[in-house]
Amino acid sequence: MAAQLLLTEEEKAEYKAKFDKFDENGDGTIPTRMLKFAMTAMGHDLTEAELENYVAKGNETTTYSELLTMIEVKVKLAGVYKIYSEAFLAVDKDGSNRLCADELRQAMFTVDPSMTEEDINAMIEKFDFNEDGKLNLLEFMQLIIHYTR
Ligand SMILES: [Ca+2]
Ligand SMILES: [Ca+2]
Repeated sequence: MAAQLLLTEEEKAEYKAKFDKFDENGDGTIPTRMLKFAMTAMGHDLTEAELENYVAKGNETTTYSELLTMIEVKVKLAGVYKIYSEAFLAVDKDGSNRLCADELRQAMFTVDPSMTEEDINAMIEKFDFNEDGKLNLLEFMQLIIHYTR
């Protein structure tokens, strides 16, 4: 199943209803200090760092569309992360949470049969940032991002 990258109309309507509850004086904005509670009520986390960063940009109040944008970015990132981790699990045949050369070779062979062993080894070497000879999820994500853009 494809990961969700966009909000549905129903979800937006639900968020709007919740937003309105936090907008006590009905001026279309909520105080940013309420933002964390509003996000939690909508089922999304806002870290202290994210909140601080947002306030530091001079946002003392938050409109519904600003809040929606924030949630959409989160949903999108989570969706992208899900796609990568599913691909990673599919390649990691032995479930070791690391991709070895054999596993990558099998995966790459279906994508590009002309790839040689040297190509695969060079690929691992390039993205093996912690130098354990294998690729973990973060390293694998860098590899995919590199080859798909
Ligand atoms: Ca493995
Ligand atoms: Ca590694």
